[in-house]
Amino acid sequence: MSPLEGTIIAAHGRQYRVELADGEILSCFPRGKKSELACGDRVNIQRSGDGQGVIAATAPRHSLLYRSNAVRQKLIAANVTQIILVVATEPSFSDELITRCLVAAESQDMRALIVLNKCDLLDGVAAAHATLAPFASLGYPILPLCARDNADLLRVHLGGQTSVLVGQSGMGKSTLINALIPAAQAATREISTALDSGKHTTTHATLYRLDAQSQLIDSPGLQEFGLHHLSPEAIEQGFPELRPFVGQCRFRNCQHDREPGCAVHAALQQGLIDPRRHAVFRQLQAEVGTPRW
Ligand SMILES: Nc1nc2c(ncn2[C@@H]2O[C@H](COP(=O)(O)OP(=O)(O)OP(=O)(O)O)[C@@H](O)[C@H]2O)c(=O)[nH]1
Ligand SMILES: [Mg+2]
Ligand SMILES: [Zn+2]
Repeated sequence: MSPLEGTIIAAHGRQYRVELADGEILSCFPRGKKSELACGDRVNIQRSGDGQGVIAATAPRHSLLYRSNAVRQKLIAANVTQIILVVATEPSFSDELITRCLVAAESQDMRALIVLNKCDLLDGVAAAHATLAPFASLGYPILPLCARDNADLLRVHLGGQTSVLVGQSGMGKSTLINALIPAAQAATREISTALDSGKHTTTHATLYRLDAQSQLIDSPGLQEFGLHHLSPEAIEQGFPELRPFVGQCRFRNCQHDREPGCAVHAALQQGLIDPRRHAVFRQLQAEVGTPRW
């Protein structure tokens, strides 16, 4: 029997929901012990029972979005073409997390878009835009909206893309999904304002189809985005504003901290590089090392 081709549309632990070309959905387990599969992966399935299958093979990926610390890695989504970072006027959000997600996106040549959600909560709008200003001046598009009222503003950015919504808990990722795809019925939950932090409502990634060419993936809220798997070169390349300077330093093995003749440091002093972005760059260097020449 020839294997069936499908796409992983939900990943919970070792169990995967796989959608076949005709729309049938099977509940599948991977054949081996290791399950290194993600939502968005294209797989070959062999039926193993009613509504069930075994994942026999995975097609090569165009991209893989994942995070890692020193000991573990966590796959987020595969074959994604666009990462949509969702932040909101409340609860407060981390600009460091945005930078880290953007470095991950740059390393996979993904498009990146920042959505500023909950713009109906007017009190937080100005502060949120101020936090986002360094990203705007780097050319990352920023789309202010309100998932409850005008989520449609996002639709024009989704055509022909496989997009993943990424961000901290409580920012409104699943609310956006439901607004764009009412049939999705993704769970959403009131944020805990006492803690000024969201509870984790979405527990695993799920892929939803917008039309024949466009998919949207919801993912669980995250607090941190480790990039231990990236090379020092990829970290450098992940900061577009550093690219004009990194080759210009006096020392070839410059760490771009305070060495004499460091072009990056000079640019920082002249206000050409955002100090908070530079600090994250230095922190990532501390995590993965500096390029070896
Ligand atoms: N005022 C306002 N509230 C919103 C808006 N969008 C979402 N919310 C609320 O924000 C809360 C969190 O929304 P969710 O969609 O569950 O957030 P999430 O990002 O999916 O959270 P996790 O699944 O935990 O990562 C819910 O109470 C939503 O109703 C908005 O545009 N305006
Ligand atoms: Mg959610
Ligand atoms: Zn330097």
